[in-house]
Amino acid sequence: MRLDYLTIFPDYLAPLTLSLPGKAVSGGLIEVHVHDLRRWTHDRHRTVDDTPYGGGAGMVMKPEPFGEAFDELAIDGATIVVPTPSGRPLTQALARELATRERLVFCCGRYEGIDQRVLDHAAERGELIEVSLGDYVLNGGEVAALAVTEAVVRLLPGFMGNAESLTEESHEAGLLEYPSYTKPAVWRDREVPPVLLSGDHGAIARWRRQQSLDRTAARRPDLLHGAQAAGEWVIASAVPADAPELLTLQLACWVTEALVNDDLSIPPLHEGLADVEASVRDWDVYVVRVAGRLVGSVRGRVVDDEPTVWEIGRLMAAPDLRGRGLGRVLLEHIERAAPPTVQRFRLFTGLHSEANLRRYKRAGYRVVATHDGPSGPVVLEKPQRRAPRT
Ligand code: JB8
Repeated sequence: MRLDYLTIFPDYLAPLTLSLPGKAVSGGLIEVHVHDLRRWTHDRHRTVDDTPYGGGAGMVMKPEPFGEAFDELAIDGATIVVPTPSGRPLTQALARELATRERLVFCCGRYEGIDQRVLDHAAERGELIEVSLGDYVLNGGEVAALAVTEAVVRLLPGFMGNAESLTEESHEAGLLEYPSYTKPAVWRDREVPPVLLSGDHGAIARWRRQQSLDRTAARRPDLLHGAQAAGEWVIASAVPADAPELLTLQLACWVTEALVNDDLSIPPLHEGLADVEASVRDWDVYVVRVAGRLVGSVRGRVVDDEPTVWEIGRLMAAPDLRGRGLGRVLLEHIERAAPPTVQRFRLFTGLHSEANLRRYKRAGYRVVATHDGPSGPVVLEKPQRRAPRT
């Protein structure tokens, strides 16, 4: 791959001849040419900018130096990469796309940007891709050009260590990385999560997957909502931002429950956003999303003064998705989330919720008590059965 850079600060791109790309250069994988744009000026001041037509603040980069540079460098057929805050966001997908090209020509702007005709002209002579590093403003395109270069060059076949990058792609695509730990096992009173020392590879894989999901839900919910395959359920710990959707789901579910039981006094029906936010704080709450939509939830916590009992509640599945096993998945998930001290699971349901009672009984629960009131509730319990340690 051949890489050209047009810039008024060639020193800024000196890192390209060092370190990572440096190895690719010496290995013959890439060819790097950094050009001082002022080489294609002809006045005493080597002017590259001028005032904007139509007025306004700042200066605009003149078209002629770029045009002459394009001619001399014979950019025809190349991919012209122009960093700008209004470009396509740089993603791994875009980096992969650029890594397939034979020649990239980076045009690094300064000031308020480049005369639009340079971009229109470039698009006619090659492939123009305007790229943004993200929603913030740099002083010029150089840092963005460096970032694009590093993201692209490490993907080239034959670049050192890119066997790893292939596995990195296939693994937990679309999710944030789980946290990693190395020796010592205790450092400044901080312990490595015990599961990582257990030797239980299945448990480790499940823990890492859950960490990835939790982090993604908390830090980058946009990834969870966008990147998952159609129809795939993603379970993650609830975050406070889930409260409005949780409240909506709760109302949808408990209205049905209230109608079935002919009992409008059911407490969840009368909760507000603050109650749901408190629930997310005080319980282990999990939510299930399908293509971004919150379609299910469940919560669990150790009962006060009964550390061997894990109370499960608010098992909810969107009414339009009933009968697809979502409730069972949530129940199994919240049972697995119980801490090791737990010996029994406990949950409550309405006396007249025949369908619920049947489902819970099938899952191994037995009625242990029936409370007064128009519709129960019924208390069900099930002994904890731990998978034997391997
Ligand atoms: C002038 O924030 B940026 C960026 C900012 C710029 C130019 C290019 C890129 C040119 N300001 O990605």
